[in-house]
Amino acid sequence: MYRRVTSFAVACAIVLALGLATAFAAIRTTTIHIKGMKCGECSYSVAKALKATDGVQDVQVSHEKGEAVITYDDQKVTEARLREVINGTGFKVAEEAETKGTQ
Ligand SMILES: [Cu+2]
Repeated sequence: MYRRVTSFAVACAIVLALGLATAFAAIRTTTIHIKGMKCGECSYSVAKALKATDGVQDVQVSHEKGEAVITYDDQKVTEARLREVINGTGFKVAEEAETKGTQ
C-alpha cells in the first residue's frame, strides 16, 4: 500500500514538472516558407542570416522544399523578426508560418 502511494506521488510530481516546463518553455519551432531559393548557396545565405540572429538556436533551410525550419527562443526573438531577417536576405517569405508549440 505504501509503495503504491509513493509511486502515485512520484507520477504526480512528474506530471506537475512537465506541466510547469511546458508553461514556461520559450523554445519554439516554426516552418517558414520562402520564395526564390534556387540552390544550396541561396539556402546557405538564408541560414547564415538566421543563425546570426539573437535567439535563434537551430536552422534547417532547404531550397528544394523552399522552407526554413527554425528553432528559436521566443523570449529573445519573434517570428515576425525572423521573417524580417529572411526578407532582408533578398528572398521573400511566402506565407504565414506554421508555428508549433513548445518542444
Ligand atoms: Cu542559389
